[in-house]
Amino acid sequence: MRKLNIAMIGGGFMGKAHSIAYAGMPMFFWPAPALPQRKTVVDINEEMAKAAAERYGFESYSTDWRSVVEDPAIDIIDIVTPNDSHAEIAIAAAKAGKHIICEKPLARTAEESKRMLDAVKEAGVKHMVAFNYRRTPAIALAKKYIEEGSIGKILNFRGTYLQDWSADPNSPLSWRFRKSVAGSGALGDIATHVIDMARYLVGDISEVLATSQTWIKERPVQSGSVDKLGTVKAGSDVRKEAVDVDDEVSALLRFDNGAIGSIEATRNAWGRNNFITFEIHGELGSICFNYERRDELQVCFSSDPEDRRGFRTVYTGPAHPYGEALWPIPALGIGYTETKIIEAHDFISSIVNDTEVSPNFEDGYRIAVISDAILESANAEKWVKIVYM
Ligand code: SOE
Repeated sequence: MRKLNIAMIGGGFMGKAHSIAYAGMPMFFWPAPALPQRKTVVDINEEMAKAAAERYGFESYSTDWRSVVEDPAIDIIDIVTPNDSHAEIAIAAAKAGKHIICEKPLARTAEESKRMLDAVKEAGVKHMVAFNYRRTPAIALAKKYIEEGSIGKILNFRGTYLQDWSADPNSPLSWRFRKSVAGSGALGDIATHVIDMARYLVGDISEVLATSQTWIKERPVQSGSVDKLGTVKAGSDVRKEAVDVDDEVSALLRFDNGAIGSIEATRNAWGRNNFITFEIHGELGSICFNYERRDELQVCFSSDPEDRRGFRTVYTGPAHPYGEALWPIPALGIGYTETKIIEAHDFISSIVNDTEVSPNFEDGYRIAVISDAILESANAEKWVKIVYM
């Protein structure tokens, strides 16, 4: 069986998710399209690079991503670093002829994302941006129902992504609160997942009207480089610095196909953890999803007899997208790991079969244009049209 050598740049929280995906992919998808080999992991901190190699099962480690990107033994560069380094690493990797999977958002701005897209197109390599949630079987099932026409023409998409890990003012100021590193706040970090779902399920977005807010204007500076996502609070005596990104964003949407909708995202919603939801209304029915109950898809079809019409729950299992590869009975439990395993499978399949995979850098770039338009709209307090270069 063909083997593909992976170099993973970054060894933090997302590195864990990607490493499990490479290890687990052939256990679910057999025969695997190819066997991913965890070759080299890179972190600028040598101690962390060494620990990541031991913990995540990489053969070697390095502190120098440039030499790893040039290594002829490497087939795939996997970028799991903070957003400000995505463009530089991806462009160098494309020039070196490597296939690239990059964590979301693709970059800090549409301009950076466009340079990445141009580089992968010119190099002719495969590329993917890791908006993993659309690979939740229930979301792929929603897509299937929509494509089959089960809910008819789509009228409305209402999506949310609500978390609470930054609601406490003592949740420290990590790179996610610095515009120079992250590009934006809740918008780039989590609203982009919902924008990806909206585009995947409904179609491309033509116009946005947005508002955004920074609730906690300064935060204690984080000690150490590891982002613990608010689980470790800083003391009140720690030096504070200004937050220059959004805590919360809301936007009205118009789609190319005439549908309308909205998205909301915040990391300051007490009690919400990974509350990714959408409700889609069509002329013939409705679909409703909540990631906190991710084995379930709620559906209501207008064709159901009137005396029993209403939302019912479909539990995803072997009869549904990716189901044969996953678990043998519905509701055994689909998790974050499964979405990453499916993502790794689909990316590696696209390399082996020379096919396109989605979401790719084109999608990542388009989402970045929509994100920039949301920020522009929030500043200008008016509708902004989406224009791709
Ligand atoms: C933090 O908000 C975060 O880790 C996001 O960056 C991820 O994309 C999301 O999947 C989980 O939450």
